[in-house]
Amino acid sequence: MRIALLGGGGHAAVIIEAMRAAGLAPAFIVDRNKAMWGRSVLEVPVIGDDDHLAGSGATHFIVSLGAVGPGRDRQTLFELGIAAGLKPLAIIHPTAIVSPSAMIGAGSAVLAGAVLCARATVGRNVIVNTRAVVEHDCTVGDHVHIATGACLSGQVQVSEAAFIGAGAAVRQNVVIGAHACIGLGSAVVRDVAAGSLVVGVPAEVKRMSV
Ligand code: JB2
Repeated sequence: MRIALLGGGGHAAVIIEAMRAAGLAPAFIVDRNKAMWGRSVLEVPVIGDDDHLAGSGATHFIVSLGAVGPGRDRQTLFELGIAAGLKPLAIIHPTAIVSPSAMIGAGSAVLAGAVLCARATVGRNVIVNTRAVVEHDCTVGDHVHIATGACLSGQVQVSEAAFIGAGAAVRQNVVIGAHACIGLGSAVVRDVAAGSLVVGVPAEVKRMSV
């Protein structure tokens, strides 16, 4: 197995250490920032941009871009890895607690101290970040990022590519729409419309759609 990482910033360092803790060895990184080419992140070389994926000899990949800034988003990078003929690799940090009845999709990362409870289902290319909790019977769609320390209570549904900010808490049975964004530390007590931004305790709508 030869594993490529897509994105060489802060989140890549977390992914590299999670992989090593799980006994996996990242082979190289691709990054859009030319200044990084020829350098390394925690001894993993940055070989060039995304065009270097095809023909690199990589067999597997993981999207190691966390937040979405300038450049491609996490979903686009995931699709790029697939298009290059690579298989998405799921990683689980050995300190994460994952129920035997939980499901984790291809290319997802369950990081240090995260908890996935009974029958939780996590899609593809999801980040369950450090110490996040996904309670029983939650459904988490593809490309979602559940940031550090966020907590989804039982039976919450998070739709595709939504972002749950660090330390946010979501009440049981709430449905969060696709591409919605939940601000850091928010308490979400009712459903959130697709594409909207909600913030606060209790969380209020700040923007209806993006
Ligand atoms: O299209 C791209 C692309 N766009 C940005 N392709 C590739 N291969 N790489 C891309 N990048 C690269 O991702 C940037 O050039 C940069 O090197 C990296 C993003 O690094 P940064 O440290 O800015 O963000 P991050 O996503 O690694 O980490 C954020 O998200 C984490 C979850 C930070 O905010 C962290 O604090 C946070 N823990």
